[in-house]
Amino acid sequence: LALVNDLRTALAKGTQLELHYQTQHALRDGALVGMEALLRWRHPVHGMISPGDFIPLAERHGLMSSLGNWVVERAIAQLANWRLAGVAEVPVWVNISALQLIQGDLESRLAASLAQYRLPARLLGLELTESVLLDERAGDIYPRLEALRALGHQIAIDDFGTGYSSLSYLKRLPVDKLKLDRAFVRALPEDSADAAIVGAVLAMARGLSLEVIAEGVETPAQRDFLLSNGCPLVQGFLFSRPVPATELEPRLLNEL
Ligand code: G
Ligand code: G
Ligand code: NA
Ligand code: MN
Repeated sequence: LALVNDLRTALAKGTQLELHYQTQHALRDGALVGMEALLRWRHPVHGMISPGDFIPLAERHGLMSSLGNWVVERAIAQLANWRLAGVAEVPVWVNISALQLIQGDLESRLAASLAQYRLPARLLGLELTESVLLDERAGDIYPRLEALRALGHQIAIDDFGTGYSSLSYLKRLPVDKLKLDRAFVRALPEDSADAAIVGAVLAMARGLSLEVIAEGVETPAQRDFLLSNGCPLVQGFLFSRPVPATELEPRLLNEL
């Protein structure tokens, strides 16, 4: 309970929370194509706490919508800073929780924040896990996704392959990208079952005109397998760990 109160304080002050950014690349030439914003909490006593630990806490104690709003607003403010600095402009992808969709005003919040900084919606991608997409409390997700895309946002299904969405569901959903979960990448290229699954997902995505980004790429052997199997995009420690915005700036200048 002490930790929840600390989280409330962190949200009110805003000083202990940070977004770190992990780069995303075209596999062919290594070009920077985007980055994922990942939430971090620098606790004054306990040090860095992973979102895997404090997001469930925030959900249990009704803090998740404030936390989600903070993330979206922080990412948009950072995009505006980068624009002012004149560095390369690539989309930032944020993770959207079920509660942010259930709340119902995500579309208008995003639009208001982007308008405040005069930024185009194409610069803010939205990552939703299969469980978020299947959460019936969010209502019929189809028109919501259509509305977000009509505003200009790109939408990715995060952790693809670990949930339970059926293939017919995938055919119907208005999304742009699949993020192949790192569980399928970890044992590549040796694990023949994972190799078969990844090959099949890539072929299916091509047929459905969906982009695929492989997560958790850590080794040259994984990268080479993905390249020779036609995976267009990658993210992982081999290319970059998630880092604070200031550490990314030299890299963004290099991309110009
Ligand atoms: O970066 P790390 O491995 O600690 O992330 C752990 C989990 O927390 C991942 O599943 C990631 O998607 C999730 N996560 C990170 N940042 C955010 C965020 O801003 N919002 C939500 N909802 N989840 C996040
Ligand atoms: O659930 P989501 O896909 O958003 O999770 C993102 C998490 O994955 C982040 O916490 C990030 O730190 C972690 N991550 C990113 N790249 C790698 C990687 O190459 N290997 C491993 N093990 N974790 C990674
Ligand atoms: Na994600
Ligand atoms: Mn993921």
